[in-house]
Amino acid sequence: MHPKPTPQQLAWQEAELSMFLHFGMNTFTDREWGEGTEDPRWFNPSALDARQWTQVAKECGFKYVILTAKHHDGFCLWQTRYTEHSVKNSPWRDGRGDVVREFSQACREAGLKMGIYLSPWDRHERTYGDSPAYNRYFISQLTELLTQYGEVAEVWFDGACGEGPNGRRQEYDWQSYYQVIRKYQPKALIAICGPDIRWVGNEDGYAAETEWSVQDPVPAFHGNVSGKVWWPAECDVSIRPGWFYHAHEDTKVKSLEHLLDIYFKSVGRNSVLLLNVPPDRRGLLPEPDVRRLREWRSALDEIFATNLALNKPASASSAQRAHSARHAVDGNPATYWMPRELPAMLEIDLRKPVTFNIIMTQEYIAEGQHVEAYTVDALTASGWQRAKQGTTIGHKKLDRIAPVTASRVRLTIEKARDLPLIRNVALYHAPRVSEAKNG
Ligand code: FUL
Repeated sequence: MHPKPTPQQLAWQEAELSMFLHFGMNTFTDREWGEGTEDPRWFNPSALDARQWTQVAKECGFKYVILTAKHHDGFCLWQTRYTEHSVKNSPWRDGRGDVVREFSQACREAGLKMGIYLSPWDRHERTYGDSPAYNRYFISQLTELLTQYGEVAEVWFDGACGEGPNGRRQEYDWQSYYQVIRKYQPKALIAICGPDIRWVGNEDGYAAETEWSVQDPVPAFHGNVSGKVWWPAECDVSIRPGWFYHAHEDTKVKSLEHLLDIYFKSVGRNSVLLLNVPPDRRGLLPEPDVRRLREWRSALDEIFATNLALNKPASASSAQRAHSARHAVDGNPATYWMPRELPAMLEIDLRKPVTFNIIMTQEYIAEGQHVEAYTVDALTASGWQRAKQGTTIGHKKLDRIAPVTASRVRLTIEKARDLPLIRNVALYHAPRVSEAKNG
């Protein structure tokens, strides 16, 4: 049997966009990695409003939002019982504030899924490096986060593991961490250092051209064709050079072109994009970032406004009963075309010459990821021309090509690990995208 996603993995993949919020002590010390010796009194956002975060996230199409409840410096953004190094000893809301609580309420109100980042590496906690004692501490904190704030959809475990005091090395008890999560939040996805979501292998926001959601249990970046477990990729990248807010980076917010390129190379390569937008010292998402996100959202809406292949006549080399060719162009995510044998060919009659420069293909991944090699050909005024030769498809593949004018388009599935289920073939014309720098 080929691996398939769990319902939670499927919902997460189909949501496509997650927002990361790096916020904490580093926001106030202007650092990326705090040392753990910071004074809690330094944490003092002047106008924190978690609703502003979720409003912007929602408006821009994000479905999951992940907050750094504790970063490597060990400072906790919630009212934890297990350390004094938290918001409790800050002047913010007279020490009675709880960022995780405000965040969780804002997520619920906005209908967004909440995710929690809890750094295993802790440079403040004294038990760190004394493995059993620190593991107990970590599990206690995890338990608070999993039981006091409603539904948690994703728990994000970073892999960084520095030395503890006196050079002691902490052995993380991952299995116990996972058990606690499964016990209190059985639907939560465990990401990165966890079995449900895989790190893509870089922090640039780029997946590989060939990106498999199927993996061997021993991690290999980008997956492989004979993978035995479902472990899909997530691309984490920051909208700024750093993960945390720094005023001097206000002018270094990534350009619209860069962010569009990231979208095409993450979501468009069978991956989820986890885009970090760090709240500033007020506790608000900064204006330059919000402006850029809105530009990005409207550019994406414009690019994908008109599917030139939608409901055009389609035929196929073969099709299984109830899975005919038209289901690949009917715009219905619940249906798909499924051939009886390979190679398999789907032809779309565009009725008249149509110019496009983006090809979107999608597999019906509820039943797994199968396609290994495909081609797209276009019937132009001078005959059939190869528009794209590709490898994996997965949930969504976006191919940017030089504009081509064609009256018919042919998708050929050359090779697949099992008979493919093609959910969607769509064509778009977006002049600005062909101008984007393809890195
Ligand atoms: C890294 C951390 O060290 C960074 O500070 C950041 O949190 C990033 C998402 O993961 O490994």
